[in-house]
Amino acid sequence: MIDPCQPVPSLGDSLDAAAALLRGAGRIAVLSGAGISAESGIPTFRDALTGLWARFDAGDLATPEAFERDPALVWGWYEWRRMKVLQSQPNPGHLALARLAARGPQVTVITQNVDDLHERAGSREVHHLHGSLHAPRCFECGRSHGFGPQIPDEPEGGRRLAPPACDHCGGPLRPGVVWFGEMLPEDAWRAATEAIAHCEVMITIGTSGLVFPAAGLPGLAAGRGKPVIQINPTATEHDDCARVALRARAGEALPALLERLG
Ligand code: BV8
Ligand code: ZN
Repeated sequence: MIDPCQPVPSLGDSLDAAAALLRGAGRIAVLSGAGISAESGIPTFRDALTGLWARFDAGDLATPEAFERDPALVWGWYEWRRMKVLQSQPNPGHLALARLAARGPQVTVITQNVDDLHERAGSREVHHLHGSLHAPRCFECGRSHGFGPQIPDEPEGGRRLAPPACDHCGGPLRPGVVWFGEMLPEDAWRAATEAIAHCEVMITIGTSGLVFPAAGLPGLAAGRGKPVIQINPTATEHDDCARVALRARAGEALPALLERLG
């Protein structure tokens, strides 16, 4: 718990404290949010949506009702986001996390993100609590579909794009993400709770801690006596359960942590 009455430790002191917690840890659980992909150019979920989407609230587009109401608007938004991911690269934060695992500990990445930047950075154990942009499925029959290799153009007309039809039943494809009001994938949730139960240390990176049940994971770890290290440039809902708070960008803090671990 970060004591608001104590002077805020310097980033250097906090990095030393975090490195001391990680040194020798055999199992590390990591919860990542949109903030770890921000330095790859992917807007975070609560950033004012940029460009074509400035007048929409992400929470209004990421629901089954929004898709039923206007499939082309929602599909166009996800294709715009998928295009940004296809055009982006993992950043030093993703890469440092993969390097942490290469040093020996078992690092289980539990991500709320729907991009594949952790995998492309080389992280081996990644669980997607909120699904993936790269796994569309039929809205009617649920059949999984894939995407061709090409990067989609900026959706014509800026924001609407009719979803392709299912090759099995003709229904509209939907993004393979978990929308608000939808259950999380059982296997990913089980892997997340297992990782929390068995880890010695938890790191939460780039998440405002507002979306449940994912946001409950750091509190679960702290409640089981596991130290939680938070990496976020601003205060978040997880401040209460963080043992150490690194008020920094992921692309700055994670490489600095690796350096201290030697
Ligand atoms: C569900 C996929 C059962 C789609 C997303 C209690 C228990 C259970 C459910 C609820 C509950 N209370 C309310 C609910 C309902 C709801 C919910 O949580 N609502 C919130 C708004 C209150 N939860 C659900 O509906 C979940 N389903 O629980 O099923 C159920 C079913 C029916 C009824 C009840 C229960 C499903 C939630 C999944 C929604 N889908 N994404 C898509 O991507 O389009 S959530 C979405 O928000 C993204 O996945 C995103 O990752 C996630 C969380 O946001 P963050 O990642 O934290 O991003 P954010 O922008 O907020 O913060 C970024 C942070 O990064 C900031 O702090 C910033 O400072 C920092 N940052 C910026 N730059 C950097 C940085 N950090 C580091 N480095 C940087 N450079
Ligand atoms: Zn179908």
